[in-house]
Amino acid sequence: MANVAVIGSQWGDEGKGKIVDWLSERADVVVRFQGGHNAGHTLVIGENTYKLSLLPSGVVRPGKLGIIGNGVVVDPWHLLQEIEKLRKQGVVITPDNLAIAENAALILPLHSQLDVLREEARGTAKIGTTGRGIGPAYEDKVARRAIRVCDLADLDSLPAKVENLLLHHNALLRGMSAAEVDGAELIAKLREIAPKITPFMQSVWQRLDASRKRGDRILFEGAQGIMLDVDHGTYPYVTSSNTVAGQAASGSGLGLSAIGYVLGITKAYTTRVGSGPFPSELTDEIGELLGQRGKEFGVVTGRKRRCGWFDAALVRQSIKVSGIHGIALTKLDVLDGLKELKICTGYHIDGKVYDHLPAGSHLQAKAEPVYETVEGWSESTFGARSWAQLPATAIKYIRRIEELIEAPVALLSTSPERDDTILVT
Ligand code: 2SA
Ligand code: MG
Repeated sequence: MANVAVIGSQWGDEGKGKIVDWLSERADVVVRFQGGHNAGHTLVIGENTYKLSLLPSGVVRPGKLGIIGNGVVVDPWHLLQEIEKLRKQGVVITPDNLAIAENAALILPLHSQLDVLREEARGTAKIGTTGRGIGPAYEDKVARRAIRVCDLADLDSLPAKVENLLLHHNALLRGMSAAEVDGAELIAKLREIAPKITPFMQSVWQRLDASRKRGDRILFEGAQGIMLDVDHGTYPYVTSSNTVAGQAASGSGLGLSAIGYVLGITKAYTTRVGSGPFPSELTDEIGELLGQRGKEFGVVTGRKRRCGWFDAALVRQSIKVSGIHGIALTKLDVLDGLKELKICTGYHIDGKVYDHLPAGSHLQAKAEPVYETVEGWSESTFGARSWAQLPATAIKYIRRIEELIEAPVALLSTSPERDDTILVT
């Protein structure tokens, strides 16, 4: 099996957790390469349910190595809490099965405070962030003033680094007549946490290189989705990292050549949490039904997700910008019993038809879906384990999706159960 990168092809919450788990059973190493604890994965293994947001899915399985790559922003306090919670569930987490990149940037308390304050200030124009400080932490990283994991191993230089960081932040806070960040307090907090984090700190690129030489199977676990990518997504209503497959290379320190297959996780309809354009959104009873049936509430924040028809134009765009080889189609059963289904194939914007979502937010906001209507099915597809168990109209729906998105369905997931997965060959 080639090394696989698993990427969300819509706005996140496509059901990556189950597929990643399914694949991680067959992998030796699982790598997170972007985002932070804004992600949310629920894993059901036997009798146990694990909720992960920062840790790579592999850590709950014995014998697998989990890696938090340099492209991730790490909230060290959250990390320790998550480790503690899993330990209570009997999961063993040690530096043998968890490695954190020494060059990953940290999320500090000031980042989540800023995230929340800014969202409040934006009022109705808010992005709908998770409030976890993701954006402000990436800003500091790109601005070259971040505190990184490796800085926790050099406590003597920490005061100078914190001072440099606060030079920026406190100037802004003063301007807003807001309380400044107390540098001494921040340093004390970091000193306290340092000995708990540094044992996991490693030169991750070297560890991955060694894995690669051994012939280990490496799984790259994406978070969020391509339409939330800071470059390719519905900017500014995006997250602050690159969510495309290319980030798996730069966010881990393993070159592009290590990735053999890019699997796009794709829901059979569309959801979005937070603000921003969503051309195929349904605000009627069908949208409500999809949300109820699909249990469309966020793992991290419990927020209700907006629901709509499958947007083939959007997924086709994701497939192109991320180099997706094939998709895993999830939650088809949520559409069971609907008489007819709509598929968005493009957009009407200012009297013009587009086959893609143009970059301008003024254009995206005006995008009206162009729909084609297909026949639904009355039978249940829930838990189907073979192609033969699917109604003919459901197969037709899948085939039409493949045509429109210009990529094959490689996997079909028909329930949250791991075994209810059809491998399409
Ligand atoms: P942020 O916090 O800066 O990354 O938010 C920016 C936008 O990115 C969206 N975003 C997400 N959308 C879907 N799922 C996400 N993760 C959790 C999950 C969501 C939850 O996987 O279940 O529990 O609410 C996620 N993370 C970020 C966010 O909604 C903003 O639109
Ligand atoms: Mg999720």
